[in-house]
Amino acid sequence: MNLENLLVYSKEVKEAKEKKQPIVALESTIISHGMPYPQNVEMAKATEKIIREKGAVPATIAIMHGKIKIGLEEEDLKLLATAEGVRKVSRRDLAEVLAKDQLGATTVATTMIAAHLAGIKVFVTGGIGGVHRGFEDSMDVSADLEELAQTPVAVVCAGAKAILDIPRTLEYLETKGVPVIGYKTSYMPAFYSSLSDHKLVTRDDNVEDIAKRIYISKLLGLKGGFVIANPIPKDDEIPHEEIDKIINQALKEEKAAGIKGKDSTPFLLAKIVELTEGRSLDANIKLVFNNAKLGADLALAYNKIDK
Ligand code: PSU
Ligand code: MN
Repeated sequence: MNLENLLVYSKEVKEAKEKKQPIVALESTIISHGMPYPQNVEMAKATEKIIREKGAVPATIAIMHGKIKIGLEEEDLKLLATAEGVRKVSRRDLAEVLAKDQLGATTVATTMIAAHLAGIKVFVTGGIGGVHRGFEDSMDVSADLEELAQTPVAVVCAGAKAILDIPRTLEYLETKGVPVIGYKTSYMPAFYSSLSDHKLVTRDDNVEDIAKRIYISKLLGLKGGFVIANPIPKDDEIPHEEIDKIINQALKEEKAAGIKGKDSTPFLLAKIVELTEGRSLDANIKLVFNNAKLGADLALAYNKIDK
Protein backbone atom coordinates (compact mmCIF):
# COMPACT_ATOMS: atom_id res chain seq x y z
CA MET A 1 0.00 0.00 0.00
CA ASN A 2 1.20 3.52 -0.76
CA LEU A 3 -0.31 6.99 -0.99
CA GLU A 4 -0.80 6.73 -4.75
CA ASN A 5 -3.13 3.80 -4.45
CA LEU A 6 -5.14 5.40 -1.66
CA LEU A 7 -6.19 8.15 -4.06
CA VAL A 8 -8.26 7.50 -7.17
CA TYR A 9 -9.26 10.10 -9.73
CA SER A 10 -12.19 10.22 -12.11
CA LYS A 11 -11.23 10.33 -15.76
CA GLU A 12 -12.34 13.96 -15.98
CA VAL A 13 -10.22 15.06 -13.00
CA LYS A 14 -7.24 12.99 -14.09
CA GLU A 15 -7.24 14.68 -17.49
CA ALA A 16 -7.69 18.10 -15.92
CA LYS A 17 -4.66 17.47 -13.72
CA GLU A 18 -2.56 16.39 -16.67
CA LYS A 19 -3.57 19.44 -18.66
CA LYS A 20 -3.19 21.72 -15.64
CA GLN A 21 -6.77 22.92 -15.90
CA PRO A 22 -8.52 24.66 -13.01
CA ILE A 23 -10.19 22.18 -10.65
CA VAL A 24 -12.71 22.87 -7.89
CA ALA A 25 -13.09 20.43 -4.99
CA LEU A 26 -16.55 19.71 -3.54
CA GLU A 27 -17.47 17.92 -0.31
CA SER A 28 -19.90 15.04 0.15
CA THR A 29 -21.13 15.42 3.75
CA ILE A 30 -23.42 18.12 2.43
CA ILE A 31 -24.92 15.40 0.18
CA SER A 32 -25.17 12.54 2.68
CA HIS A 33 -25.85 14.45 5.89
CA GLY A 34 -26.68 18.01 4.95
CA MET A 35 -29.75 17.71 2.74
CA PRO A 36 -32.63 15.29 2.16
CA TYR A 37 -33.02 13.11 -0.93
CA PRO A 38 -33.64 13.88 -3.78
CA GLN A 39 -32.65 17.54 -3.40
CA ASN A 40 -29.18 16.47 -2.26
CA VAL A 41 -28.25 14.61 -5.44
CA GLU A 42 -29.90 17.22 -7.65
CA MET A 43 -27.92 19.94 -5.88
CA ALA A 44 -24.68 17.94 -6.30
CA LYS A 45 -25.18 17.42 -10.03
CA ALA A 46 -26.29 21.00 -10.67
CA THR A 47 -23.30 22.36 -8.73
CA GLU A 48 -20.92 20.33 -10.85
CA LYS A 49 -22.67 21.58 -13.96
CA ILE A 50 -22.25 25.23 -12.93
CA ILE A 51 -18.52 24.66 -12.42
CA ARG A 52 -18.14 22.99 -15.82
CA GLU A 53 -20.04 25.76 -17.55
CA LYS A 54 -17.57 28.25 -16.08
CA GLY A 55 -14.69 26.31 -17.63
CA ALA A 56 -13.39 24.57 -14.52
CA VAL A 57 -13.56 20.90 -13.56
CA PRO A 58 -15.53 19.75 -10.49
CA ALA A 59 -14.00 17.17 -8.17
CA THR A 60 -16.49 15.92 -5.64
CA ILE A 61 -14.68 13.92 -2.98
CA ALA A 62 -15.78 10.88 -0.95
CA ILE A 63 -14.40 7.67 0.58
CA MET A 64 -15.31 4.63 -1.49
CA HIS A 65 -13.91 1.11 -1.70
CA GLY A 66 -11.09 1.87 0.70
CA LYS A 67 -9.91 4.84 -1.34
CA ILE A 68 -10.23 8.60 -1.41
CA LYS A 69 -12.11 9.22 -4.61
CA ILE A 70 -11.44 12.58 -6.27
CA GLY A 71 -14.18 13.21 -8.81
CA LEU A 72 -17.34 11.13 -8.64
CA GLU A 73 -19.56 9.52 -11.25
CA GLU A 74 -23.29 10.16 -11.26
CA GLU A 75 -23.99 6.78 -9.68
CA ASP A 76 -21.54 7.59 -6.86
CA LEU A 77 -23.43 10.81 -6.11
CA LYS A 78 -26.70 8.90 -6.08
CA LEU A 79 -25.27 6.29 -3.73
CA LEU A 80 -23.98 8.93 -1.30
CA ALA A 81 -27.36 10.64 -1.46
CA THR A 82 -29.40 7.52 -0.70
CA ALA A 83 -27.33 4.88 1.13
CA GLU A 84 -28.02 4.11 4.78
CA GLY A 85 -25.25 4.54 7.29
CA VAL A 86 -22.82 6.61 5.21
CA ARG A 87 -20.07 7.67 7.62
CA LYS A 88 -19.53 11.37 8.22
CA VAL A 89 -15.76 11.50 7.84
CA SER A 90 -13.81 14.23 9.53
CA ARG A 91 -10.02 14.20 10.10
CA ARG A 92 -10.37 11.85 13.07
CA ASP A 93 -12.27 9.27 11.02
CA LEU A 94 -10.36 9.30 7.74
CA ALA A 95 -7.84 6.49 8.29
CA GLU A 96 -10.45 4.32 10.01
CA VAL A 97 -13.02 4.56 7.22
CA LEU A 98 -10.33 3.83 4.62
CA ALA A 99 -8.98 0.88 6.58
CA LYS A 100 -12.46 -0.60 7.11
CA ASP A 101 -13.51 -0.05 3.52
CA GLN A 102 -16.62 1.89 4.54
CA LEU A 103 -18.62 4.35 2.49
CA GLY A 104 -17.77 7.82 3.75
CA ALA A 105 -18.86 11.38 3.08
CA THR A 106 -16.14 13.96 3.62
CA THR A 107 -16.62 17.06 5.77
CA VAL A 108 -14.95 20.37 5.03
CA ALA A 109 -11.92 19.27 7.06
CA THR A 110 -11.46 15.97 5.23
CA THR A 111 -12.24 17.42 1.83
CA MET A 112 -9.47 19.96 2.46
CA ILE A 113 -7.03 17.16 3.33
CA ALA A 114 -7.97 15.26 0.17
CA ALA A 115 -7.91 18.35 -2.05
CA HIS A 116 -4.45 19.22 -0.79
CA LEU A 117 -3.18 15.69 -1.45
CA ALA A 118 -4.59 16.01 -4.96
CA GLY A 119 -3.02 19.42 -5.56
CA ILE A 120 -6.37 21.24 -5.67
CA LYS A 121 -6.35 24.77 -4.25
CA VAL A 122 -10.01 25.83 -4.36
CA PHE A 123 -12.90 24.11 -2.63
CA VAL A 124 -16.58 25.07 -2.74
CA THR A 125 -19.10 24.26 -0.06
CA GLY A 126 -22.19 25.71 1.65
CA GLY A 127 -21.01 26.64 5.10
CA ILE A 128 -18.03 25.74 7.25
CA GLY A 129 -18.27 24.26 10.71
CA GLY A 130 -17.29 26.50 13.60
CA VAL A 131 -17.55 27.15 17.30
CA HIS A 132 -20.95 25.95 18.44
CA ARG A 133 -23.24 28.05 20.55
CA GLY A 134 -22.98 26.93 24.16
CA PHE A 135 -19.28 26.17 23.59
CA GLU A 136 -18.61 27.03 27.26
CA ASP A 137 -20.32 23.78 28.28
CA SER A 138 -19.92 21.48 25.29
CA MET A 139 -16.46 22.49 23.99
CA ASP A 140 -17.87 21.74 20.53
CA VAL A 141 -15.58 23.30 17.95
CA SER A 142 -15.64 21.86 14.44
CA ALA A 143 -12.46 20.19 13.22
CA ASP A 144 -12.96 22.36 10.12
CA LEU A 145 -11.38 25.30 11.97
CA GLU A 146 -8.27 23.39 12.96
CA GLU A 147 -7.99 22.14 9.37
CA LEU A 148 -8.19 25.68 8.06
CA ALA A 149 -5.29 26.44 10.37
CA GLN A 150 -3.03 23.79 8.86
CA THR A 151 -4.05 22.91 5.30
CA PRO A 152 -3.53 25.34 2.42
CA VAL A 153 -6.85 25.19 0.57
CA ALA A 154 -9.21 28.11 -0.04
CA VAL A 155 -12.76 27.33 1.06
CA VAL A 156 -15.53 29.27 -0.64
CA CYS A 157 -18.60 29.31 1.60
CA ALA A 158 -21.57 31.46 2.57
CA GLY A 159 -20.03 32.20 5.95
CA ALA A 160 -20.79 30.29 9.10
CA LYS A 161 -24.26 29.03 9.83
CA ALA A 162 -26.13 31.03 12.37
CA ILE A 163 -26.54 27.78 14.36
CA LEU A 164 -22.94 28.54 15.33
CA ASP A 165 -21.37 31.22 17.47
CA ILE A 166 -20.16 33.51 14.69
CA PRO A 167 -18.02 35.94 16.74
CA ARG A 168 -16.21 33.10 18.52
CA THR A 169 -15.70 31.34 15.20
CA LEU A 170 -14.06 34.49 13.83
CA GLU A 171 -11.87 34.85 16.93
CA TYR A 172 -10.72 31.26 16.60
CA LEU A 173 -9.81 31.76 12.94
CA GLU A 174 -7.96 34.95 13.83
CA THR A 175 -5.93 33.16 16.49
CA LYS A 176 -5.04 30.46 14.00
CA GLY A 177 -4.01 33.00 11.37
CA VAL A 178 -6.71 32.09 8.88
CA PRO A 179 -7.70 34.98 6.61
CA VAL A 180 -11.46 35.41 6.26
CA ILE A 181 -12.11 37.37 3.09
CA GLY A 182 -15.51 38.91 2.52
CA TYR A 183 -16.29 38.74 -1.16
CA LYS A 184 -18.05 42.01 -1.97
CA THR A 185 -19.00 42.33 1.69
CA SER A 186 -17.47 43.94 4.76
CA TYR A 187 -19.49 41.79 7.17
CA MET A 188 -19.42 38.09 7.81
CA PRO A 189 -22.30 36.46 5.94
CA ALA A 190 -24.49 34.19 8.08
CA PHE A 191 -25.33 31.38 5.65
CA TYR A 192 -29.12 31.76 5.28
CA SER A 193 -28.77 35.54 5.69
CA SER A 194 -26.43 37.67 3.63
CA LEU A 195 -25.25 39.73 6.59
CA SER A 196 -24.33 39.40 10.24
CA ASP A 197 -23.27 42.19 12.59
CA HIS A 198 -19.68 40.99 12.56
CA LYS A 199 -17.26 43.15 10.65
CA LEU A 200 -14.49 41.45 8.71
CA VAL A 201 -10.90 42.62 8.50
CA THR A 202 -10.71 42.16 4.73
CA ARG A 203 -13.03 42.61 1.86
CA ASP A 204 -12.08 41.83 -1.74
CA ASP A 205 -14.24 42.61 -4.73
CA ASN A 206 -12.46 40.65 -7.41
CA VAL A 207 -11.16 37.14 -7.72
CA GLU A 208 -7.79 38.13 -9.15
CA ASP A 209 -6.90 39.87 -5.88
CA ILE A 210 -7.96 36.84 -3.88
CA ALA A 211 -6.03 34.48 -6.15
CA LYS A 212 -2.92 36.62 -5.72
CA ARG A 213 -3.20 36.40 -1.93
CA ILE A 214 -3.53 32.63 -2.09
CA TYR A 215 -0.50 32.40 -4.35
CA ILE A 216 1.64 34.65 -2.14
CA SER A 217 0.62 32.58 0.85
CA LYS A 218 1.82 29.48 -0.99
CA LEU A 219 5.13 31.11 -1.94
CA LEU A 220 5.69 31.99 1.70
CA GLY A 221 4.92 28.44 2.73
CA LEU A 222 2.18 29.56 5.11
CA LYS A 223 0.45 26.40 6.03
CA GLY A 224 -3.17 27.37 6.60
CA GLY A 225 -6.12 27.88 4.30
CA PHE A 226 -8.47 30.73 3.48
CA VAL A 227 -12.13 31.32 4.11
CA ILE A 228 -13.75 33.13 1.19
CA ALA A 229 -17.07 34.30 2.59
CA ASN A 230 -19.60 34.83 -0.18
CA PRO A 231 -23.00 36.14 0.90
CA ILE A 232 -26.16 34.40 -0.26
CA PRO A 233 -27.84 36.59 -2.92
CA LYS A 234 -30.38 39.00 -1.38
CA ASP A 235 -33.27 37.48 -3.32
CA ASP A 236 -32.59 34.04 -1.88
CA GLU A 237 -31.86 34.91 1.73
CA ILE A 238 -33.97 34.36 4.83
CA PRO A 239 -33.71 37.52 6.91
CA HIS A 240 -32.04 37.39 10.30
CA GLU A 241 -35.12 38.13 12.36
CA GLU A 242 -36.96 35.24 10.77
CA ILE A 243 -34.28 32.56 10.80
CA ASP A 244 -33.01 33.42 14.30
CA LYS A 245 -36.27 32.37 15.92
CA ILE A 246 -36.21 29.10 14.05
CA ILE A 247 -32.58 28.45 14.94
CA ASN A 248 -33.35 29.01 18.61
CA GLN A 249 -36.22 26.56 18.38
CA ALA A 250 -33.96 23.99 16.66
CA LEU A 251 -31.28 24.44 19.33
CA LYS A 252 -33.88 23.90 22.05
CA GLU A 253 -35.09 20.69 20.44
CA GLU A 254 -31.51 19.50 20.02
CA LYS A 255 -30.88 19.96 23.71
CA ALA A 256 -34.10 18.18 24.64
CA ALA A 257 -33.19 15.25 22.36
CA GLY A 258 -29.67 15.06 23.83
CA ILE A 259 -27.96 15.38 20.44
CA LYS A 260 -24.20 16.06 20.57
CA GLY A 261 -20.91 15.80 18.71
CA LYS A 262 -20.90 14.87 15.04
CA ASP A 263 -24.68 14.50 14.97
CA SER A 264 -25.27 18.11 15.95
CA THR A 265 -24.86 19.83 12.57
CA PRO A 266 -26.94 17.28 10.58
CA PHE A 267 -29.67 17.37 13.24
CA LEU A 268 -29.89 21.16 13.27
CA LEU A 269 -29.89 21.44 9.47
CA ALA A 270 -32.69 18.89 9.14
CA LYS A 271 -34.70 20.49 11.94
CA ILE A 272 -34.42 23.91 10.31
CA VAL A 273 -35.61 22.47 6.98
CA GLU A 274 -38.61 21.03 8.81
CA LEU A 275 -39.41 24.22 10.74
CA THR A 276 -39.12 26.41 7.63
CA GLU A 277 -41.12 23.92 5.53
CA GLY A 278 -38.29 23.60 3.07
CA ARG A 279 -37.44 27.26 2.70
CA SER A 280 -34.06 26.85 4.36
CA LEU A 281 -33.30 24.01 1.94
CA ASP A 282 -34.01 26.28 -1.03
CA ALA A 283 -31.75 28.94 0.46
CA ASN A 284 -29.06 26.34 1.14
CA ILE A 285 -29.12 25.12 -2.45
CA LYS A 286 -29.07 28.63 -3.90
CA LEU A 287 -26.09 29.66 -1.80
CA VAL A 288 -24.15 26.59 -2.91
CA PHE A 289 -24.79 27.50 -6.56
CA ASN A 290 -23.64 31.04 -5.86
CA ASN A 291 -20.47 29.68 -4.24
CA ALA A 292 -19.87 27.35 -7.18
CA LYS A 293 -19.79 30.31 -9.56
CA LEU A 294 -17.33 32.21 -7.41
CA GLY A 295 -15.22 29.11 -6.74
CA ALA A 296 -14.92 28.36 -10.45
CA ASP A 297 -13.91 31.95 -11.18
CA LEU A 298 -11.36 31.83 -8.40
CA ALA A 299 -9.91 28.52 -9.64
CA LEU A 300 -9.57 30.03 -13.12
CA ALA A 301 -7.86 33.14 -11.74
CA TYR A 302 -5.52 31.10 -9.54
CA ASN A 303 -4.67 28.82 -12.44
CA LYS A 304 -3.51 31.82 -14.49
CA ILE A 305 -1.05 32.85 -11.78
CA ASP A 306 0.17 29.35 -10.97
CA LYS A 307 0.71 28.01 -14.50
N1 PSU B 1 -22.87 23.22 6.53
C1 PSU B 1 -23.95 22.91 5.78
N2 PSU B 1 -24.18 21.63 5.48
C2 PSU B 1 -23.35 20.64 5.89
C3 PSU B 1 -22.21 20.99 6.68
C4 PSU B 1 -22.01 22.28 6.98
O1 PSU B 1 -24.72 23.77 5.41
O2 PSU B 1 -23.62 19.50 5.57
C5 PSU B 1 -21.24 19.91 7.07
C6 PSU B 1 -19.87 20.18 6.43
O3 PSU B 1 -19.41 18.97 5.90
C7 PSU B 1 -19.02 20.59 7.61
C8 PSU B 1 -19.64 19.78 8.71
O4 PSU B 1 -17.66 20.32 7.44
O5 PSU B 1 -21.03 19.88 8.47
C9 PSU B 1 -19.28 20.29 10.08
O6 PSU B 1 -19.63 19.34 11.01
P1 PSU B 1 -19.05 19.44 12.48
O7 PSU B 1 -19.66 20.67 13.04
O8 PSU B 1 -19.50 18.18 13.16
O9 PSU B 1 -17.56 19.53 12.34
MN1 MN C 1 -18.57 19.25 16.48
